[in-house]
Amino acid sequence: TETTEMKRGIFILFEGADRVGKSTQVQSLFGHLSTTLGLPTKQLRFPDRTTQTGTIINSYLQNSTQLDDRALHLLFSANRWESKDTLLKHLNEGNSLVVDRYSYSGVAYSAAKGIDFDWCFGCEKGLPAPDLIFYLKMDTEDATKRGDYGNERYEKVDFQKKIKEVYESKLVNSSWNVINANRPIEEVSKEINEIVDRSIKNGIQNKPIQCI
Ligand code: 2DT
Ligand code: MG
Repeated sequence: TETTEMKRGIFILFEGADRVGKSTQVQSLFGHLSTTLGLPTKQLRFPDRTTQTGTIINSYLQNSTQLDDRALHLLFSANRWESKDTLLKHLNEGNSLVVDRYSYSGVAYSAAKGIDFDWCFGCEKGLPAPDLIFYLKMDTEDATKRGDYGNERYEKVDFQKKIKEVYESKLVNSSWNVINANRPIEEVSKEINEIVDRSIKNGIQNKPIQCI
């Protein structure tokens, strides 16, 4: 007898400071997976500003709400925990996920404010872990030159340097794909697509979904 086993989806994450091109690359990879490869794929971003926690986070980011730094950190984390079941459901139903920011943004931005790194990481433990992480790397000056930062709270050069420092000294490890993002969009996409194609060929979906 012949059995066709449905493969689970792949969880692909993009991380990095502001203005390094994450959203552009998320969209581009979404197109590659869904159109070129014909895989059912969903595009997600954190924070999810549409939920109740997301509404508070959004108002904080737009400078209209003040919040204690740790309370805010927990809200960002809760914003991921409340989507845990949805993430797992998508993956188990065969949908791949291309995600713009996740736990590591949570840790990088909060630790850059001076909050204890391990405390920041603690509340992420147990969340579904990505199969592939792309860290888009660019000098803060080059990211700034790409256009003015917007009006959101964190879009300041000095703070962006601290965020980059936390990512690169404490979060990025040998399992991450570090991508030189200071290149034309198509060149960056090409490198990312090749890594994804190779990972699929090597059976990245054959292992169970991991936890952070
Ligand atoms: P963007 O929409 O530009 O990505 O802005 N952030 C994000 C945190 O401080 N903690 C988190 O857990 C997450 C996911 C990064 C969202 C801003 O919020 C920051 C920039
Ligand atoms: Mg931003």
